[in-house]
Amino acid sequence: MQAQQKAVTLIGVPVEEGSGRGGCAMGPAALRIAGIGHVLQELGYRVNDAGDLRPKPADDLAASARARNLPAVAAFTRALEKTTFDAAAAGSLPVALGGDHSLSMGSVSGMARYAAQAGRPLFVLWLDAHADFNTPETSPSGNMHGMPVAFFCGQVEFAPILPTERPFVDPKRVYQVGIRSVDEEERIAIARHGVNVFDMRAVDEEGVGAIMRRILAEVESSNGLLHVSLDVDFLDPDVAPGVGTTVPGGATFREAHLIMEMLHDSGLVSSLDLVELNPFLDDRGKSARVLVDLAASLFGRRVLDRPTRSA
Ligand code: B3U
Ligand code: MN
Ligand code: MN
Repeated sequence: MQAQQKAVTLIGVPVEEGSGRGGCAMGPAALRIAGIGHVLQELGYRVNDAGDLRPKPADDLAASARARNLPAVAAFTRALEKTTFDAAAAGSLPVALGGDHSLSMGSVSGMARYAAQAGRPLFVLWLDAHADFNTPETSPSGNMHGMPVAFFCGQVEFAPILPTERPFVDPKRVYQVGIRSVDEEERIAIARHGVNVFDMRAVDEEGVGAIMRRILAEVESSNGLLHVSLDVDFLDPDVAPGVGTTVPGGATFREAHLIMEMLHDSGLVSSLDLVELNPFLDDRGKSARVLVDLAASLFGRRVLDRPTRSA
């Protein structure tokens, strides 16, 4: 029994330099206080808390106005790419505790390296108000939390943050759900690269259950690994106010909860990011607790037992 216990590695990533404001660096601490480790232990996981990454800014990269705080963000990317790969290679499921969304440059790149080594395709489920497909050339803000999807799909080539010949994610294996704020050039880029976007209109018209069934069927039929990246602003600001870029009209708690339960039942999730939590903007820990509740559902907390659906 003990030997079969599934392992999870918590990786604190106190990066806020990708977001253009302070606060996300407190995210890992808030998620720990809200009980992320304890909840996973209660669900029967062996929890290894790797602590917080504290890399020194990269001194081989020059500052750039188009990619703000590049040396700091690059250092987190490099450290998290390695920590994520090492955890997955050791048979543990990496969970990045953010930190702003620039950290997915590292977590997803680490999983892409792991998937390539395992000979399996990597799929990404991007739960976010934003498409995060800007590049330094298209970004209106220069904030790197708006660039991670373009980065791990191989579209950001302005500086060698990671080896240029590394495995990338095929944009056609990226599924974005909940999108409702996209910049003009980003819109063109995601269409050109074939990113699968289920915007809020699709969520309203089809429902998250139908959308998730389609996505999970794709991953399963390719024997893929599935990385889940959950940005706090995927949720409606009423549900989770602790985020710098609130966008009205977000997912309800029930929609997010159903997604997490379906992810768990699929058995396909290989890795997770919890990002953009800004405890400085939160309402008495509300958003941190919502994230921990959602993670609990993704890792198997259930309300009632259900008969397993026949394939
Ligand atoms: N698309 C805008 C805004 C943004 C993206 N991600 C967040 N905000 N959180 C940008 O700056 O790239
Ligand atoms: Mn995001
Ligand atoms: Mn967002």
